[in-house]
Amino acid sequence: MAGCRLWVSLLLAAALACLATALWPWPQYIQTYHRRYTLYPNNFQFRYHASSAAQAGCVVLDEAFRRYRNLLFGSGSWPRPSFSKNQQTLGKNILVVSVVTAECNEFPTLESVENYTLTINDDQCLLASETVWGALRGLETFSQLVWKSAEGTFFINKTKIKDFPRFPHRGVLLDTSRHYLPLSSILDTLDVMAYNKFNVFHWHLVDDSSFPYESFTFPELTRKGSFNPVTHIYTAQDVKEVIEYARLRGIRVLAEFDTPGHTLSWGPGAPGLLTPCYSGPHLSGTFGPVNPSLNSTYDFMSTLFLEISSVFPDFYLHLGGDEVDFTCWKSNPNIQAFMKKKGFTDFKQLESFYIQTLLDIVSDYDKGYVVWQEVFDNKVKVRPDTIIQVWREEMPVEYMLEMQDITRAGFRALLSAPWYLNRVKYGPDWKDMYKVEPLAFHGTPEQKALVIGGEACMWGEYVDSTNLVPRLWPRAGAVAERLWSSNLTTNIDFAFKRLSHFRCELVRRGIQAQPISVGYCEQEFE
Ligand code: CP6
Repeated sequence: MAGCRLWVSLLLAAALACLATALWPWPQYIQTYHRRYTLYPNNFQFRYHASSAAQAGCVVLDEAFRRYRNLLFGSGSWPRPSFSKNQQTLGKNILVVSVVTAECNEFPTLESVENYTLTINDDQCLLASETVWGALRGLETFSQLVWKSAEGTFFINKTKIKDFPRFPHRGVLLDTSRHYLPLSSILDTLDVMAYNKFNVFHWHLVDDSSFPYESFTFPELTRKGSFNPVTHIYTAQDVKEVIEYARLRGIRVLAEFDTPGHTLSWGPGAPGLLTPCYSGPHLSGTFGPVNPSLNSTYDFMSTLFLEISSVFPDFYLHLGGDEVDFTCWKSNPNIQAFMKKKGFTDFKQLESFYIQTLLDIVSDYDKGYVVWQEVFDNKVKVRPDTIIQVWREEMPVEYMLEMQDITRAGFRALLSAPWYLNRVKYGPDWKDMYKVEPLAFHGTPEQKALVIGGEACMWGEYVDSTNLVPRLWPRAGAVAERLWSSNLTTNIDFAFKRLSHFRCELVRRGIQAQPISVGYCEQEFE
């Protein structure tokens, strides 16, 4: 039977004729056929190709084989296969995996190659990739290609996929300061991120409300700054677990320690760190941003970031720098005197002085950094390899103009402004997020190449573990596909069909993903 060819600029009708092909996110190149092969759960295997650089003992892939075997067939045993005449078995009932490099004990990086090819035909069932990270992406795709007939038989269609991400940084931000999220919520999120081919977990660990990260150099920060120093903290062990769980799924952990604003929770545990605010000539008893006028502030930051630099293995740290309120700095006579001494006439210069000094400290620890857009807007002199994250939707400029400005200045940019998952509106709001085209600004090809991706953000003011999951999934999937798939993958009806199907697959996998329209899933949550 003739196959239905689904190259990038696909025909919707042809795509929907291939019922078995409901992948999310959609691959770059795919060709599917009606020919199908049977998989037998009892003895199905993932196996390393003899010439693969990674072999048994490669933790990243060994563990992934175990997870995907379980996702595909569960852990129970299956009825003995009833071989029927016309049934083609998937080549010896094995998916062979071959990688060129074996970074089994390394961490994924911004530069990691995630390309893979998946070939399912009469001659071979092969997943080939340059890296283990690419193999992880391919295993996810493989798991989405397998389907079960009404009689309970597992099938996979003849398929050829060549796939790679459009952008290398595809993130989800979780805010664990406004509300504490239990470790299990974070780990569960990492699982579903991998189903969506997300590869960066942006962990917003500091804010005014609480500081849940257990620092070993400044234990008082957590003791006095967490909601509860026994139950609402991330211990060193927890942090290690998150990093390893993420690594095994090809996900980087980008830790954000947001200063000089958003740090009120540090006040009680770090006397002298925050700026005391004045009301007229008297101390008001309240505190503002970190005090940029004291040497002790920079000593504190040096020590804290030395710890952070060794705890988080990723090359990049997120240093925040957003939404600094100048009211308290303005009110404080010591700050005013410091500004005079430095010749600063504008509080933006003071903010820049602080950020500049902090960036120098972190650079000395051989780390790169990501910052929120204000750092760029305020003209802080940053290293040329700095990554600027765009979060403001309108003010002072529309976000696409900001992308244009940042890349024109030669900096790499991350887009978040159109992707606030914490914000909900009645109806299919995933479509607004899906329709965003990250490169829809005026600029040269060189400028466009500086857009390394984006992040879906879940700010935590109104989100904790009770509502996190349905608010994240499958809506974040809209962002996942925008950042993974081709810029030509924009058909909303096609996306709707696949996202509905994917949402049901998430439910089948035990995730309480919310519906995107009316209807039902074959296998609903219990
Ligand atoms: N918290 C922190 C937030 C936001 C930011 N930083 C934020 C505020 C408004 C919008 C989006 C994000 N809740 N620490 C800004 C990056 Cl619309």
